[in-house]
Amino acid sequence: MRFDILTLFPEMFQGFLGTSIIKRAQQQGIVETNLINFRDFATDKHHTVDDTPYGGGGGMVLKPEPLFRAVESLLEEGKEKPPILLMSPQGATLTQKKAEELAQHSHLILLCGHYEGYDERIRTHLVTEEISIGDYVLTGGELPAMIVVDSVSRLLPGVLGNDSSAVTDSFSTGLLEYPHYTRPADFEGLKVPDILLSGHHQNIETWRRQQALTRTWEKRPDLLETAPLTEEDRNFLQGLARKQRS
Ligand code: 4FV
Repeated sequence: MRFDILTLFPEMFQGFLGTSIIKRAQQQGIVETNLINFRDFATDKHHTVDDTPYGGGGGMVLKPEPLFRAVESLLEEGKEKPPILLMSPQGATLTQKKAEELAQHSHLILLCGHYEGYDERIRTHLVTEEISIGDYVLTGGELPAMIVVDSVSRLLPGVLGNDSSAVTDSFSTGLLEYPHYTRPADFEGLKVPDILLSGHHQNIETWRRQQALTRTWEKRPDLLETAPLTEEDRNFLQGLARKQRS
């Protein structure tokens, strides 16, 4: 997977790209990241990337030319155009499902804005879709870009030490994740559930599924409308509802 990230502040990515799993994924050649400072594509002598808004009003707006030129420099003749993702609060909120969709591509271009926002022609004639990480406004698109890179990269085969963990994650199963425990078995009187020490793998699997169902039912019942549920799951959930009513 190649991530081309257009930003005015490439230095913001050093910690994220130079640490732990994302760093290792690049060393393994599974992930390639290119940081492009689109100020380099501003051709006037001051390398201007933003300007005041037509029609007045406060703040500065990112000019179209530098971004159009920067994206153009990344497209390869004869190759299918990759998704060009604009990090923006107006976009569809990033979900695990969207991360899984993006992970199917081999090349993604991410645009990180700054200031008040973008010239509308960037939105309407350059990008293929807008992605938001949530309903709040940030100073720049860099953190959203890191979140997209992180959530997509961890789904790529070989990136996580134990590939299966990406499958059982919260949201990957459509449910919230079951509780995890590790040594010690007794921490200041707080004991690990006996079932996890029993060695009965089938019973452990059942317990984990029921835990995931219970915490989803309690914290995010909306997910149960779309999560793939077995008959056994539904019966278990009906039991929870009965207990709540009694
Ligand atoms: C944002 C978000 C976000 C808005 C103006 C960058 C900022 C500035 N991006 N999810 N929430 N972006 O707030 O993706 O250009």
